[in-house]
Amino acid sequence: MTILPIEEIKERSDRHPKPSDVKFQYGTAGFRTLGKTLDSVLFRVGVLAALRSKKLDGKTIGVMVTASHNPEPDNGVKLVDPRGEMLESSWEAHATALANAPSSVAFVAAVDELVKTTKIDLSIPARVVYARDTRPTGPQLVAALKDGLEAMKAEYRDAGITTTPVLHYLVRTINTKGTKDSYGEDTEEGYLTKISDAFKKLLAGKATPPPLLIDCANGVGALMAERFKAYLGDTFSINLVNAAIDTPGALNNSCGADFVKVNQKLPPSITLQPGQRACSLDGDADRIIFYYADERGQFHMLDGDKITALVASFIVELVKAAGLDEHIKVGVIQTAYANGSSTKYLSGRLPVKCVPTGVKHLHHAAEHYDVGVYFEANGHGTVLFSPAAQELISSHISSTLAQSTAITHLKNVIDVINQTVGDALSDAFLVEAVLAHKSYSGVEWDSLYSDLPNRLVKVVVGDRNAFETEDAERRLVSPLGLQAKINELVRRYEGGRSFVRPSGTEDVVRVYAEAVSRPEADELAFRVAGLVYDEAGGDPSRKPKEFL
Ligand code: NG1
Ligand code: ZN
Repeated sequence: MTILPIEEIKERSDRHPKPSDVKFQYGTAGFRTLGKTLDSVLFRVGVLAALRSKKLDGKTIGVMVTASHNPEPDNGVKLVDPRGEMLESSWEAHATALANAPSSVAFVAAVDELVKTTKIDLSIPARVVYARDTRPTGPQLVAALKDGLEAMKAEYRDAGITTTPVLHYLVRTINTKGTKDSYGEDTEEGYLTKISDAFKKLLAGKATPPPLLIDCANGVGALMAERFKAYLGDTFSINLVNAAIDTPGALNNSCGADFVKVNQKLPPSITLQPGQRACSLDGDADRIIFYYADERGQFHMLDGDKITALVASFIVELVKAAGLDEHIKVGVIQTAYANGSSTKYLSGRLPVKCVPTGVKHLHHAAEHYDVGVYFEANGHGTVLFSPAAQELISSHISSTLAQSTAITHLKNVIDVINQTVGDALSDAFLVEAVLAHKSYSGVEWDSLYSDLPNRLVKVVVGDRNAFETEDAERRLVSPLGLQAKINELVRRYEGGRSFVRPSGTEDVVRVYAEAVSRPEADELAFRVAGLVYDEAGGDPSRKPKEFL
């Protein structure tokens, strides 16, 4: 194809008309809204993915159809760039423009414009790999996506129903196959083998950890966790709950990582024995939250910040034991949602950087370290090893047995981690391996530092774009004067911290607050929410009573 197949695209596009009353936006998590409104978006994303591949010299682009932790009727789609990372920011605007073209004619014109402005050579072949989660709208949306890919004569591979992190892994392995950067076999078996082999090697010689209860959010993580069982053998047992992927309405419903993190409690479907540890995945298995019951049966949450503290210190210890601490520096990346106690604990030990919410910001910041550890408080995260650090580790000639043991562990840590994106199951194995090495139970892990009580509140406003922030979203610059009022309130609470930002995935403004006690954190959050509500011109008679 050297010229755009305009008639073909237009004809197919007519079968996927854009709903006139919806404005789509490619946000931090791609397009995400009610699944039944997304047909035209998926068709157009098919065309866009093909163009992105051509632009990148025929490299394979990933397309994931999921709405993660959102309710079951929602769905979404995001593009994955060749190294398995999020779509480059400048293309987010192209995605939004194509999705909002009001008609097929306007869409074709927008595609033509994109080809010209970004200087795409249409004679280059396009290659795409796609997958979906278990949502009921998935098959129909994938059919629309295929229609877009076929309109562009793209070569495509259907990775079926799988997790977001597996799709990212596939993109990276397909694009690096046969090169010195090869990341593994480009199949689901390759993924399962790589991670489980590294995990089994890390556990060798350690006491077998107790079986891990995994809440699969009734989503696609259940399928992948089930497949892992055969690969883990006797080394480690996992028991799956909330694995009902075929039960209508069950996905993310009163279960999963988001439920646990937001409500700071156990899913009602789970009972823990005193001392028992468990974890919850989200609907596409890229987030994980751990928790345990203490000896009195009391629930304690171990979120993304706790995972950072555990994993970063383990890697620092291994690097030191390997004799590489002069050459390999470990850094941590957080967002404003990181618990203040975690930031204090980590800053005393390592370089810590705060970046705006959204995985792409964390991931890019992590690339600036030899080893960058990033987890959002909500449990999405991974560890990146720079090519130079990996080279040092693989070529290191150890002078002592202790050094060579540490090097072996580092190599296995690298392989158990999915470096392309946050991966709940790979993270679960990493955490369990570290706990086994340190002989930690949940209690010891939890006692690295004590979380400050915190509260996250949503406020529905007329226009969330009226809220603009600076300093990694920790300060509002607009609406004018609101930050000063928030500061004034925060000053009245011991250990108080609060910030306000517009959500990138929902039409709401989020308010976060923490303070030394639970009632104070709650009160501060609701009072700041009240300020936001008033500022946004909310109807006083409909102001939520807790905001008063
Ligand atoms: P928004 O809706 O922009 O707050 C949420 C999460 C992010 C990230 C994205 C993508 C919170 C407070 N926000 O973003 O951390 O995970 O979804 O899924 O958890
Ligand atoms: Zn997710």
